[in-house]
Formats: sequence, structure tokens, C-alpha cells
Amino acid sequence: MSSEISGTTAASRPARRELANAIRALSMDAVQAANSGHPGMPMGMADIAEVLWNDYVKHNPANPEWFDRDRFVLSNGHGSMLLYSVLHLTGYPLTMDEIRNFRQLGSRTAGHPEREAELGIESTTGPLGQGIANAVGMALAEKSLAATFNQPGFDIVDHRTWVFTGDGCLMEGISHEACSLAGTLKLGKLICLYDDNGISIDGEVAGWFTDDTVKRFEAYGWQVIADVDGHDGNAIAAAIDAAQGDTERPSLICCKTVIGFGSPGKRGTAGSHGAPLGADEIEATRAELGWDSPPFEIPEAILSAWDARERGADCEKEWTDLYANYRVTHPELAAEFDRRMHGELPQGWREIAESAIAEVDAAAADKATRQASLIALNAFAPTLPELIGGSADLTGSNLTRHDGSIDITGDDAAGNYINFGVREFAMSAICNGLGLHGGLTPYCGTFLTFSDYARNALRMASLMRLQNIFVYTHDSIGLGEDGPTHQPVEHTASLRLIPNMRVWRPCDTVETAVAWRSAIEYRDGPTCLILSRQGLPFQSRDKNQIENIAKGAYILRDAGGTPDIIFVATGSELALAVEAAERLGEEGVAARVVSMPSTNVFDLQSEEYREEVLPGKVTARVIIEAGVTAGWSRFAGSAGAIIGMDCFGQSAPAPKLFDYYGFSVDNVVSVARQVISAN
Ligand SMILES: Cc1ncc(C[n+]2csc(CCOP(=O)(O)OP(=O)(O)O)c2C)c(N)n1
Ligand SMILES: [Mg+2]
Repeated sequence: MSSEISGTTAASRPARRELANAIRALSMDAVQAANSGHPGMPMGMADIAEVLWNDYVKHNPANPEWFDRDRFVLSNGHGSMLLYSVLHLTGYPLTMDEIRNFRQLGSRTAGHPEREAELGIESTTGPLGQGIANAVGMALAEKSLAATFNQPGFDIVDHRTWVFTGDGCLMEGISHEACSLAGTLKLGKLICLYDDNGISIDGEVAGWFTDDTVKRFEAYGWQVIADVDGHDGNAIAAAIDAAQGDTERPSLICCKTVIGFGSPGKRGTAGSHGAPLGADEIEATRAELGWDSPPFEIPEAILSAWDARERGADCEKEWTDLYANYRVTHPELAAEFDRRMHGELPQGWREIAESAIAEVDAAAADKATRQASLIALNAFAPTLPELIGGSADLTGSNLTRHDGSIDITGDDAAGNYINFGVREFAMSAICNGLGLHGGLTPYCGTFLTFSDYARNALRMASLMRLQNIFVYTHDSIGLGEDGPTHQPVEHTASLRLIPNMRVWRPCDTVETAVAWRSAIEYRDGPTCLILSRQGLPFQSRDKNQIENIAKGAYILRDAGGTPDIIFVATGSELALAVEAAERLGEEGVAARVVSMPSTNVFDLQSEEYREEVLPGKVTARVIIEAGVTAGWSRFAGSAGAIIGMDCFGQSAPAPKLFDYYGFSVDNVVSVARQVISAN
């Protein structure tokens, strides 16, 4: 789109500044009404937003989820009122009542933007730095889908990713990880507008942020457009034109702005960052801006100049026509594109998955579960071209690269494998962006112990109810000699605590395949697959037991009748429970073994099923997991015992460590005997 404003004459159209002032007024008034919030950024970036949304963003407010729309991410999410204002003004179904109810219970205008695709909120932002990484993921998704689906004369995937960022995002380390990779991958349709206002919460950033941002981004391989006056519409438009002109490199537009622009008493100071301006200051600001309308009222001329519905409908229609022709000329690609746009699993998916699981069962192989994960990936990936993934420089350890993996490079995005480099946090947030974009199902791997580096991206995936599959190998002291820096103990337990997250710690090849299937089918949140480095024995099961794996926990071995004791174990410790149960069986003790690969999923089962697996009356229970005991007491009960480790491991061969920390058949049997006699 050109920087000309089509369909209106200069005479009838309010000046850019007046249009931008609508954002300023709505923002300061909503923050004032809520008695909390951040007016400074929306007031400072209003002129940039006005130019961008009125002249450049390709979108249709009447159909916010139109697939080929431009994506927009507000990485400096504290400026949420800017986004809400723009969405309201351009004609999204975000009403003035919602703006009046900014930050109130039940409103759709949360303190920080929360992903709501039907409203045009593309991502949940606020944790600084992650939005820009999400945007990198979205731009990568666009480039990858374009490389897969576009045909000569049919650029059916052809949109930009815009991102607003502040000093905070650029100070955060994740912006380095993500932007460095964006340069290497040549994400030329990613355009970042930097709110270079010299202010963050503690005051003037000159005291703590003196990087040469221009040189920094140039070093990443970005096009940098420096020193743009962020309050001059023509300068902003010229910069955006230049950014759009470079389709090889991502662009950073550095806009000099004044935080709290328009507020005579607070502009240019941290005082406008995160607090209401106050009634008197708002009055003074109204006078300064020449804004006469009362709070939450927008003059008709301004509202209609902002209204993007007609232009949006035209944009979408153009695409719909193109796509209709594509359907005719490329029917097979179009059918696949339709499926991917709608996020549907391929036809016959269930049967394919079932037969893959049956094959793994028939092979009855003893394998490390990381190897089992690769087997599952190889079985599932050929039917799921939407799978896109990679590893943070641990491909050979995480075994995330299946036989159909093809590297995505700067010059060729048609592949499905991303070498993320040593960038766990960005990898995870970029995968969130891939998922947010749609059309792709992301997965990514690293050592479980480094999930901490990525932690907040996992939390955001959970909060957004976003599918994202985290492949975490080397899951315990079982990794051995690399020692306690690399041996997770608290990670599995702590990942289970995140709402909407599903954590699986499978014990063998079959459980791993079922866990992968569940991860692929779970569309309303992320999954962690917790996998062993070391080999684990295959467990035999009947058909019913295989089906029950998907319920998170099931009876793997039973003695008939009411058990004298129940073992509950996960992953590498399951085999110990089986052996201990056999030994106790020889002594006439009726021991049940419950395999519990996913506590989260088991918690979702009916009370009846949970009671069937863990009958309340059987209080003699022993839990076994090579990790912290936290979280297990609800299954152990007050009369049970937990064999875990509430300490760090040590550097030594794995079998020695398991023995040392009590993960031996002898110890399990002896603890079980104590529990039985105490019950
Ligand atoms: C990861 C993270 N750390 C800290 C915060 C709290 N916080 C919110 S805004 C902000 C300052 C951001 O400065 P800048 O991006 O320059 O915003 P401006 O004041 O210019 O609007 C901080 C520290 C946060 N939201 N996320
Ligand atoms: Mg700032």
C-alpha cells in the first residue's frame, strides 16, 4: 500500500496529528478511569501508530483472522491502550465500553494485551522482549508458508510482520537471540519500530542502556533506519517505505519520540510511563493537544477517517479472488492450504497414529526415550507437513531431526528444520510465534535443565493456550557424568505446575509414541516431553493398557484383588517399580504398578477412572521419580512414601548415581515393606 491516503481528500480528512490524538485521549482517559496503567508509551508512539495503521497495515477489521493479514505485535505490551485504541478506531469489534472498562474484571481490555485473534490481538505481550521474538516466529512462518505454497502468479502467502518495541525489549537478552537469528534467516518482511524515547521506569536510560543500537542491528544483518522523528508523519512514512523496500533484511526503524507526548507536565519523563496523569494534568494535556471531546468520545470525522473496514474488505476480497483461482489451478496445494489454515489434522490421522503405535509395540525395543521420540517423529512427521521444529544446538542429543527434516536457511525457507543455535529462550518464543501465526505446528528441543532459560516462553504458551511441543531430553541423574549442572531435579515438577501445560515423562517406546500423539492432538496448550538419555526397557501391555496411556496414568501390572501396595512411577523409574512388584509378588505381596507418564492429564480424568487406578482405600503407596518430591504427596497420601531426591545430583556414571540416591530395587522393596507394615 502506498503512503497516500486513498478515498479521501486532504481537505476533508483530519490532520495526522488529530488522528493520533484520538489514541492519546483514549489512552490517558482509560488509564485515568482504571486508576492504573501506562499512558506514556501510547502517547509517545501515537503518531507512529497512526501512520502505520492508516497507510500500511494490511488487515480487515471485519475479519480479524483473515489468513493473509499482516501480523502486528506490541512487544512493549505495557502500552496496551495504544493497541486497544487502534483496534477500536479502525473498526474491530472492540467497543468503547471495553475501553471504558480497561483493566476491569471480565473486560477484553486487560492490563497487558492478551491474545484474542477475533479482536486482532495477535499475541499476549508484557514480559518485555518476548513479543519481538514472537514476531520473528511469525515472520518466519510467513516466509516458510510462502516458500511452500506460493506458485508463479499466486503469492497467496504474502504479508508483513510489524512490531513495536521499546528500550525495555531491546535491553532484554532475548531480543539479541531472536534478532540475531532473524538477520541470519533474512526475514525481510519483519519490520520493527523502535520507540527510542530515552526513558524506562527508573528514569533516563542513559545511565543503563548506552548500546549503539544502530550498529548492533546492522551487525545482525538488519537494515537500520536511524534518527527518524517519531512525531513527523512524513518522516515515519518515508522510513516505512524504505523498510518495505528491502525484502532481504529485516528492518529496524529507530524513532525518536517523547514519552507522554502532549502532557505539558509529564512528557519526556518516567512519570508518564506507568501511572495515571491525574485529572489536572489531563485537563492541561487536552488544552495542549487541542482535544475538546469529553472522555471516551471521538469526533465523527476522526472516527470515520480511522475506519478501515472498507479498505480492509477490499484487501481481503483481492486475496479471496486470487485464492479462488489458486484453488482452480492448484487444487491439491489448495486443499492442503485449507487444512493448514483451519488447523485441522490430516484425514485418517487417528488410524495412522494408531498403527504407528502398534508398530512400536510390536518392535518391543529397549530404547532411550529420546530415541523413542525420534522413532515417533519419524512415524508421524510424513503425515504432518505442518510440523516445524529444531533444537538449540543439541540436535544430535535431543534427536529432534527426523528423516524428512530439511534445514531452513536464509536463502531457502521451504524446509521444516530450524537450527536455532544456542538460544533456548528465543527458540521457545519464536516457536510461540510460529504457532500464533497459524498453519504450522512447532516443536523444539534442548536439555531439560535448560528449560529454565526458556521458562517464561513456556508460561506464555500456557497462558495463550497455544500449541507448542517442547522436547526435553537428559531428564535426570540418568545423564550421568555431565554432573549436577546438567542433571535436572526440580524441572519436571516445576513444569507440571504451569496451568494448561501438559508434561509427559514416558517410560518406554510405546508411552513415548502415545505422548507424542497426545502432544499433536492437544491444541489448547503446550506440551513438555521429558525424555531420558539412557536406554530403558520395553514394557509389555495389552490393547486396553495401550489405550489408557493417553489418560495420563494406568495400571501396568496388577496382582488381582485389592492390592497390598501400589507403586506409582514415571519414566526411567517405572522399571524399578515393576521389578520391585515382581520381587514382592514372590513373597505373596499383592503389588500394583501404576505408570503415570502425565500427572496433568491424569488429573483431568473422571473421578471414577482415577479411583479405579488409585483406590482411596489402598493407602499403602510408594511413589518413585528421580526428581524432587514436591507435588507427589497428593498421590502418596499421608500413609505412603515418596522415593525422590530433594538435592542436586553429582558427576558420576548413571548406574552408580541411581544406586546412591536410592533408586534401586533393593531400596524400593525395603521402603515398600516399611509402608505395608505401617499401614
Ligand atoms: C521481562 C520484564 N521485566 C520487567 C518488566 C517491567 N517493566 C514494564 S515496562 C518497563 C520499562 C520499559 O521501558 P521501555 O520499554 O523503554 O518503556 P517506556 O517507558 O519507554 O514506555 C519495565 C521494567 C516487564 N514488563 N517485563
Ligand atoms: Mg523507553
